[in-house]
Amino acid sequence: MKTVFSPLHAGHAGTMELNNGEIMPGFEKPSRAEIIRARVESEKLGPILPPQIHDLAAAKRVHRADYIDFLPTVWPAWEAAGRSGSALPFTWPTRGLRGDARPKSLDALLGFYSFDAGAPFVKGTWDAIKSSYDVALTAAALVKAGENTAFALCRPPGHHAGDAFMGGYCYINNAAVVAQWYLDEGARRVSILDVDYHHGNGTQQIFYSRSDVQVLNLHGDPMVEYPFFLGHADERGAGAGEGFNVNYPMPFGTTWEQWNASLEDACKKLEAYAPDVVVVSLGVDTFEKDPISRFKLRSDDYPKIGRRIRKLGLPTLFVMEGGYAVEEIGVNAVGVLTGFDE
Ligand code: 6XA
Ligand code: ZN
Repeated sequence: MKTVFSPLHAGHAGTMELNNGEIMPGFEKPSRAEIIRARVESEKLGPILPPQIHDLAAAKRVHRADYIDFLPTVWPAWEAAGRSGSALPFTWPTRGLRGDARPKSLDALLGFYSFDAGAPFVKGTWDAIKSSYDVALTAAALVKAGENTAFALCRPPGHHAGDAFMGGYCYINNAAVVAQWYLDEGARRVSILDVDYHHGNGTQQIFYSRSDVQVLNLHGDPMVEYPFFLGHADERGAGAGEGFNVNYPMPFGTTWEQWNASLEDACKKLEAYAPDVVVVSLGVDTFEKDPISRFKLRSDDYPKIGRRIRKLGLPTLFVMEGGYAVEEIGVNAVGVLTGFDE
């Protein structure tokens, strides 16, 4: 399996986050991607290729153009205002406020284009976002060109980013971008299988009214887990999309057996949908030692995920999402891939 990776992710670093009432170093940090890359090498998964540079047209197929155009302006405007640290919002247009009137000040725009304060900007953030997007599209093209699979080692991740909002470490929704790209390149149907611990609310939102992208999500129950405000089992899609969004919320403490039952059901629905290509939003924060998650998957469960996905017999693109137990992130993420590749 070929991996696509860009060192530019590393410029998105030194940020901080609010966790349990404390400002602390971000869990979403450069070592995550570096450790996965090192494991790809040591496991001899296959060649590691640099991304090709793309324009932003594919991003604007799933995100609003004004949102995408805003992202590269954030850090320069923040710096021009004489600020340092991380550019972050502190107010949002929630119920009872105007979400339609685009404001002018940077602080307001940051809130206008986000759902939480979990997507910080530093100097290198835009270049990292752009490189992550390029990585995803380059890997997608490998599968389109005939490889049965490829690994987009994306950082930052994407699945929380919606049509016009960032949040939860995510800015451009890489999985959504490549799903739409496959359709634009002639695919009739695409399935996105999101195995990250957190619900992929952005991916769900982008495709919610559509029947040409099936979105299957396995995640912590949003009644008690981030992102809290989407991801319930009764969200099945709307209009033409009715039935094409499937959520599997699971309780804290979920182990392989229960998680695998959801995966099995998702795979059955995926097989019935018969997509031309599968995009896997690959998060490994389901791991028992993940510092911000509450599932109990073990390292030897990850190859089983890869094997099951392989059994679908479909062209499959893996897109990296979350996972914060950095010591084991390489073993777990690459475990899925070697399981697929066996
Ligand atoms: C915010 C938690 C953000 C979770 C990000 C993630 N405290 N998403 O891993 O998949
Ligand atoms: Zn996650």
